[in-house]
Amino acid sequence: MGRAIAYVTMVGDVVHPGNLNIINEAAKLGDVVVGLLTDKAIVSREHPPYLNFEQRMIIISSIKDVTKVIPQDDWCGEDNLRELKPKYVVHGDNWTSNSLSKVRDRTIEILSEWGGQVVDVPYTHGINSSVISTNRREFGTTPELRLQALRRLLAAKPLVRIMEVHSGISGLIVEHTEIEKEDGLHYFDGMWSSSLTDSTSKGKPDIEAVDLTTRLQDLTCILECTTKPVIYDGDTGGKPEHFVFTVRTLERNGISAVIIEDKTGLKKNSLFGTSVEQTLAPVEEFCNKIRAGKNAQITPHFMIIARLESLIAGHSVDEALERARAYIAAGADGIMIHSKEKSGMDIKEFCQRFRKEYANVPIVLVPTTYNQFTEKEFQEWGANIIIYANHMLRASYPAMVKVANCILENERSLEADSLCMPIKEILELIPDPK
Ligand code: SPV
Ligand code: MG
Repeated sequence: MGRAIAYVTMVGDVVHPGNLNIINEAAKLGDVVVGLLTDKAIVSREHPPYLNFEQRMIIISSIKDVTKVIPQDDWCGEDNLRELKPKYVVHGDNWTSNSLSKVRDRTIEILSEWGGQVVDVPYTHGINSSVISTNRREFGTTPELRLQALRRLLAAKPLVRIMEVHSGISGLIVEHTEIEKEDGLHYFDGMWSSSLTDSTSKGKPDIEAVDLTTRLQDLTCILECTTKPVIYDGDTGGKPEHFVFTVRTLERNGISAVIIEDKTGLKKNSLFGTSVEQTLAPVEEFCNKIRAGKNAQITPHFMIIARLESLIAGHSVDEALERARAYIAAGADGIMIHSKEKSGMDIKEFCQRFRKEYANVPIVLVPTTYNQFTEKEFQEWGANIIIYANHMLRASYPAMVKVANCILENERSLEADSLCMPIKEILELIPDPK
């Protein structure tokens, strides 16, 4: 009989002495098999890893005492455990008390089927992967890494959660806001550079009056203080001859995707619906723009997503589907379907019918008006990306108006203090570089 198997689950993105200690302890008990968490498994509870699976595999396989490394698709590794029937599962003892305790309980339950046992190795204090991972985000990113991040997320996550940004400070909020829930960390996966909020924050209407160069100035501030991927609202994309430059510029700056909408003439914000003139572009004309953009991009990573305005302009789901087919044939990497209909039923019908025809083409939704549905419900409809398209700016405006009124009312700012962040907090919000 061979040696017992000692099974260890690892992320493998940051390897520190605490991880090596667990492997050393496991090696005393048997042959160490590492279940290396896939990107999909990691993002179900934590931030995405910096290194991809293959890179992490190379690192972990090189560790002395590791006999074998196999992919692990969920946090418990149930399939691997049942197949290998290890005698031991070795883990840092922090999982007895942190959010992984349910995973530990489940592991014990599975191991009991063949008399295996969990071994909790005393936690190495003062070093911890999530702290290292948070610090690592402070190092920043590169345009190339950021550009690829959206496709990586789409491959790993059933639903990608995107939040609007219009300034460095809103970018910082989207970068850092996270909450711990029972099923792990919840955070925004990336950012939406919105034409509505970019225009509004500059005191302009959302009619393509703010040009790319101007929008890029604010976007550059956002890129400087964040690491997450960006989806750029490209409005109509302009003339195809101009769109090719937009694509190149965005790609060069590390933007992951542009969404262009199939409207023509003076563009008005979609949420006006048919209360203003909304003219759809001829299908072939829009397809030519998609083709021109796809030919212009340099890397295979950049995405051009076609936004269907059929429902906004009062047309049918059938019409939207017809256009979707043409845009995909022209090379679109994804489809955004938009509507201002409150019931959401038009969007649901589109998603379900589209999914039957295209199993893998990403669907993007912007549920501003039909926001009674949860992310989970949108996921069940077949959506892949949810964009909260204007909430950072809409949240800040009433807060600012309230303070302005309060100061006028009281002829001093004392009463407004409680409506504002403390001075100490704003001074410490953005620390000096180390
Ligand atoms: C934007 O955020 O600018 C959009 C989405 O295009 S919407 O305002 O809903 O049209
Ligand atoms: Mg817009």
